[in-house]
Amino acid sequence: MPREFRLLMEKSEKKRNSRLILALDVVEENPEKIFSRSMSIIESVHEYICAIKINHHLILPLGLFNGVKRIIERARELELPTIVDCKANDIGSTNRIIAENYFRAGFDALIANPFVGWEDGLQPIFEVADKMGRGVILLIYMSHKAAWEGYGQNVYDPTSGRVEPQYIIFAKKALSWNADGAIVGATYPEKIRKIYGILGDSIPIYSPGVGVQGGDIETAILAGSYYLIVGRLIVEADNPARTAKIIRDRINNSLKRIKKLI
Ligand code: NUP
Repeated sequence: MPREFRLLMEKSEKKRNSRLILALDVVEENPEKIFSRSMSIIESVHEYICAIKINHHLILPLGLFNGVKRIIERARELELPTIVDCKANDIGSTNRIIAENYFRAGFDALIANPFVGWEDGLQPIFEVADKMGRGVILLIYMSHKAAWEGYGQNVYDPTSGRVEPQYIIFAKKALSWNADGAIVGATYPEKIRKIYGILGDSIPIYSPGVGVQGGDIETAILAGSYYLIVGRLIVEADNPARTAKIIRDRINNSLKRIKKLI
């Protein structure tokens, strides 16, 4: 059974004809400026995006139940799902508190790190998500240069008895844990292709890393990414709305090319 979050994302994608997620990573010298610029970016780009991802850039200076909650409420009014990029990565009892607080503040989904495992690791997060109808998105292969040091290691998997890359094992866990999304860097299209080979259409791939980090929109989409997460390219643009529209249209044109290829 898909969680409510999956349905929210599908509804938002259809409504705006967009698979672009805005990473609202605003950097300014004080919290007031961060808040006002975040709000003005949302007002200018909302018709081109299907969700907003919020990271520590906002949570640390604005606080969760003050500034960030107001941003989430505005996103709600615009029917835009919100995802917290907290990369939850702790023991189960702490993970439970992390999930409860972010979901209580209004986030529709959170990002978690499968390195901590299931029992007394991520299991409580999935329990809270089930109870509150929210989503859990797992990091499967990150977009940065050193991702291979962790996600790319070859490890012995006692369940299969085989040595496999860590990200392949994580992709299989995403399926068995019933995750709502899988993060794979747009910077590694060959990894996207392999992970898509495991997940198929059961779990959508979310890809950050387009633009500043070197990833390419069309290559990622052709490899199997479903959503693209874009931050600095939009947030630091002279005209965020125009940039968001261009990226949204490029994603949609890549999807049309795929349809022609099949
Ligand atoms: O693998 C990841 N790569 C990544 O860039 C997982 C992430 N969550 N992110 C986040 O996506 C990163 O922290 C930032 O918030 C956003 C990408 O931003 P940009 O490179 O488009 O500016």
